[in-house]
Amino acid sequence: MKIFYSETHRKHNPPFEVFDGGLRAPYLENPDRMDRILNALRETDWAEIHEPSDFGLDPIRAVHDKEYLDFLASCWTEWLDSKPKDPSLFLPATFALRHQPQKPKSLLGRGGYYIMDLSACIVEGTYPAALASANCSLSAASSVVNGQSSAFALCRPPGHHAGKDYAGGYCFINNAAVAAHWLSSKGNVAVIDIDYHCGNGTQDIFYERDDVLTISIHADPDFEYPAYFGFANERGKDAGFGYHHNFPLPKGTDDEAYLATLDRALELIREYKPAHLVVSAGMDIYADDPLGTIKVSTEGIREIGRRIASLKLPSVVVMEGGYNNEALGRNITAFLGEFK
Ligand code: SP5
Ligand code: ZN
Repeated sequence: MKIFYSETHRKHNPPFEVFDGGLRAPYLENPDRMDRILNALRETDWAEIHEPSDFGLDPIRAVHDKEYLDFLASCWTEWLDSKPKDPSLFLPATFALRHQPQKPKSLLGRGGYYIMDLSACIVEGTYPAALASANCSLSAASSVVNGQSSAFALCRPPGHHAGKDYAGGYCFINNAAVAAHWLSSKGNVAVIDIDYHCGNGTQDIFYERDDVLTISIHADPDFEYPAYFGFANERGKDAGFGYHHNFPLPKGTDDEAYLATLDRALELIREYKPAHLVVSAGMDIYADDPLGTIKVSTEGIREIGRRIASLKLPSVVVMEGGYNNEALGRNITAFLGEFK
């Protein structure tokens, strides 16, 4: 199986994030995650690791707002130019409510307009890392179009919380959405998101479209991040009505309950008959994830992989979250091993 991975992520390494209650915590979405996965993949006899190709900005501009991308591109130099007291990371503390806010000129004002929370911290290497990450998902999509039955985009930073014009939840450019849109010129696409958190950004990007079916299985927003998206009654809008599905789950969901929900999601994909499948693969559903409350085992993750692969669709698997670094390698190889 072809794996697309770029070293460019390493300089996106914010020194901390801010948790609820103002708690400064070491950045959980860290470069060590990739090392754990790479080490595990290198021990298999089926993973071929490749550098991504450069697809340029057009496929990214196709799903993200131009001024939002301009903000990501210039944020870091503008931040240093503003001579902040502590320049270690860019993190605004005032946020726009989406009630027709106006976009102000100030950098921190634009930050609060384009960022939804305190875990999408921007440092010098963030924008180049986000571009390289999108090139990994595009390269995986391209290899599937060229006849591979599946490919894995080992993306960092992750993408599924990034909407048309906002960053959040460690995500800046929505890698899965960039790949899904790129694939949509070759027939309908389904996206299934198994990250522990709702794939709100992917939902936002395709909400009005019927040529990309989006499905997210995640912890119920009534108790979990991202709080304002992911309820079961969000079904899409206009032409997209009926082409988005959320499956919110309770705390403590085990393998059996998770798999029963997955089967309902897979039935929707079978009915839709897409030409391609994109899988947003977050491993934070794992029982011992520091951010998770869902109790899926490594064997459960393997079975999720087996059932998704049994759709027999050309599949682009895209890395999203997963923060138990010690377990990430075995969880990803268990999952991907079913696609090879
Ligand atoms: C891609 C992805 O998985 N992003 C997740 C971002 C979650 N950020 C919000 C973190 C909320 C932290 N709550 C603290 C609970 C610690 N037990
Ligand atoms: Zn997640």
